[in-house]
Amino acid sequence: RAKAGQSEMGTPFSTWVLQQEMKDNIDNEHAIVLQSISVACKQIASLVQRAGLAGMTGLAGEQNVQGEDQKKLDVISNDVFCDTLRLSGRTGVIASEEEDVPVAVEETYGGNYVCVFDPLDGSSNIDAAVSTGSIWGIYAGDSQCVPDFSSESPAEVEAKCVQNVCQPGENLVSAGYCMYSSSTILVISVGDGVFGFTLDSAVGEFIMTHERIQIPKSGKIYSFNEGNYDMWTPGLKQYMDSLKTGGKETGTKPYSARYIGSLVGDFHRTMLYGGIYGYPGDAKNPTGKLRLLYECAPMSFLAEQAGGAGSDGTGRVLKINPEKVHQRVPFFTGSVEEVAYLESFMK
Ligand code: AHM
Ligand code: MG
Repeated sequence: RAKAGQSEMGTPFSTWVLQQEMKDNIDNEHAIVLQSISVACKQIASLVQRAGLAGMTGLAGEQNVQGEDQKKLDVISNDVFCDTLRLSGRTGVIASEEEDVPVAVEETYGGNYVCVFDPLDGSSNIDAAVSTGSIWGIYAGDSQCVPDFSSESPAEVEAKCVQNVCQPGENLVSAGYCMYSSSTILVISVGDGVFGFTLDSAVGEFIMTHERIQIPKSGKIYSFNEGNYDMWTPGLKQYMDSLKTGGKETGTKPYSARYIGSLVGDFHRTMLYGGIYGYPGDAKNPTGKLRLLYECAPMSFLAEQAGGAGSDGTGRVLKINPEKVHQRVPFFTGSVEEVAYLESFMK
């Protein structure tokens, strides 16, 4: 067991999870859910890596409830996540970007935890072998609102599942993502800092490579889909223009643009190098593109745990009470000073 002040670098993920349990950061059930998620991520990493060889690129031929074309790997990754969480026996309700409604895990499996996830975010990048990722958040279930399969109708069960899932991000007990890129990196917080683990494929285990990640307070990199500029509000356009003349320190070096179009990749870079990632609302989509529950809230939890910020342009994302499972919100995250500067243009 690592002593206080001693580096934990090199710790295998499974050992780290047990240490979190010993520190009372999580309970035993939560630990089992986290171990299951890490297994799902390893499976998805291997699928993503082999996608081109195994005929898994391209469309699945279906749309999800949000009208988006599903890729073959979206569907497969969703199955991997759902099956692994079910088998953990500790997740009562799961909600996914790829499922129409939150699903109650069968009664026989039960469980106290609610898991929200986007199994394969940024999947438009898959066919070009560019970075993608999985994002998840875990809530404690509402003990007053447990679906009863024996006496309740499917509609009643569904309503209870929605109620379990629609919690503000500040109720998250843990959140994380796994990035499938030149390395596979799992980043997680159980509410006591942010840690990153790189998959060592030779031994099949995630190994700690990033200890207590801190987002730099400021950073001159912006990550927005600027192709939407003409549809932005005057305030946001002014903000974007100002970055090109040095931002808050007018007359200094302009910001650099970096945009993968994969939230996990863009967020990961922002967390390590500083700067800001944004997906604003625009004239066509006033609430933007990204989903509150399984994209913005988990990332905001991680950002805050790393000393950064997650905002909808007016305030903390973690404060927002979801009304719908697939609700979208404008999203800005990264260095605290950069997010505050952006907010000053949104008032
Ligand atoms: P997805 O969940 O359907 O993959 O969409 C989310 C992705 C994010 O990863 C990324 O930041 C954003 O969509 C990119 O959108 P755009 O192509 O409009 O820039
Ligand atoms: Mg997504």
